[in-house]
Amino acid sequence: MDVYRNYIDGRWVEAASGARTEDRNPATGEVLGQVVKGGAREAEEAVAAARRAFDRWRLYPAPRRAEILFRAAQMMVERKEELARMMTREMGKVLAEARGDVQEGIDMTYFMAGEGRRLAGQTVPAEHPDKWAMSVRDPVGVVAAITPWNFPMAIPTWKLMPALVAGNTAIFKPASETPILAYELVRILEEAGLPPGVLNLVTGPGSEVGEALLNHPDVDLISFTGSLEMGRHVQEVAAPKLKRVHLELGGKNAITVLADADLDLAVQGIVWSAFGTTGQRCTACSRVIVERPVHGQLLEKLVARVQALRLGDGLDPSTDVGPLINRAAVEKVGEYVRIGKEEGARLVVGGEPAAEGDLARGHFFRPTIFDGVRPDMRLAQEEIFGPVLSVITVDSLEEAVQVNNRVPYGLSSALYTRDVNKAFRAMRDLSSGICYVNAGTIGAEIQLPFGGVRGTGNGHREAGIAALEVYTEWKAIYVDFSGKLQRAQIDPVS
Ligand code: UN1
Repeated sequence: MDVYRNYIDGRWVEAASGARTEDRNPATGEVLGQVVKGGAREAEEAVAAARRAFDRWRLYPAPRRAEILFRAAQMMVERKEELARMMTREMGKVLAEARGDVQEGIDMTYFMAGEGRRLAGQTVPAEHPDKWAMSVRDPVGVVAAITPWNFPMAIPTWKLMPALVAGNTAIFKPASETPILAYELVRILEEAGLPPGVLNLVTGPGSEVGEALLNHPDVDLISFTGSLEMGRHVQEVAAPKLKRVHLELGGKNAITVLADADLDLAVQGIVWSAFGTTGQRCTACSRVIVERPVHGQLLEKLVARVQALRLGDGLDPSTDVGPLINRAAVEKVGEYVRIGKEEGARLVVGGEPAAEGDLARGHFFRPTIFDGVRPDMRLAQEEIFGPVLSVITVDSLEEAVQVNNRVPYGLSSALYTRDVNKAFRAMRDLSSGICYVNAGTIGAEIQLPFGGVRGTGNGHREAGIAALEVYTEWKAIYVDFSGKLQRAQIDPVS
């Protein structure tokens, strides 16, 4: 049985307690390996190692830091298929999507490696002669990256790669559902040449490791992706300590379909966005907002397609939809189906776990559609993080925009129309961090900012150069080479 250890100060170690947990395949129940169960003590050691390593790493030239990232990206390319298969077994997403997840990690690693020769500051004119004014980007310090299980490769790279290239050191605390992928990523970075202490891995189910990192005075930045409730908690603990926080929380994303849209294209985008990754993306589409004249036609096409989706093990090429991550997720989705019925929404398809034949070994739930959903129902307001889609009918683009925007989140919004004026108007008015025209709500690319408004986060963005705002601090530098006192705002220039 493979054992996955913690990585602290350049060494692969057991936990002081000696405790381990089992990692299981959510499609089959198969045990994949034993994972060392870190705790507060391991978190403490990891922070101390990261703190020590910071003093050297921040002075290591950024282009040299980037070389390590380039090598890591190349190794990820070489091992892409193996990593993707491992991901499907550990997390359940179908193989094509697992390949996409690894690819997104590769893309981000190359992109941030490129930043090693940019990390651009500014040079601007100074008020006086013989004086220069400029700004540079300094690393923040020790970063704690706390990541979810739904993108086991992509999301950790979104946090670790900008952190590392900018000269920060890090403690990586992956979700306890996907420790193996985290282990593989850290091993790749180690082999690529990252010095000891610069990146540390501490795994462990429960909240002990996360809480220790959150409360530690030597952790300068917490970068967290996960639920709204946990994000609020992170913010609350960090606020009195004035610790920097980057939050990437949920979504309640909608696709609007106007009466003039290409309905077949819209249906493809909706099914992909709602049921891809079994609805377990923060960008997943969980609401369709449709103009009344095409409601019947759209629903009919949607239901036909959804009924044809095949549930199963993601390694099987004929599978369209994999399992949910665990039993609790199946229960949560079931609870929302009950809530939806109680609120008066009409269940059109799905609505129950699937357990026939081999499916009984895993955590499967049938792709589900509710029609007749009102925008204020819990079904249409709360993040479900599963394969449940609500259809809401409206009478105009204006109403659609209002319905789209009136939710506690604002991550991704999409619109299908053939009318260019309506498309541009919607892009202006949709209140979310990411907008799509004639495409679904998922599939953001790494070179643009990723994140959202309202409860989706705290104003920061991951990915693209926007990520550098999170992982660096601006430093303004004035160099006066006049040899005399020049008082800003006071001494006139003659
Ligand atoms: C997430 O679900 O947290 O845009 C990330 C997308 C992917 C990333 C999703 N590129 O759907």
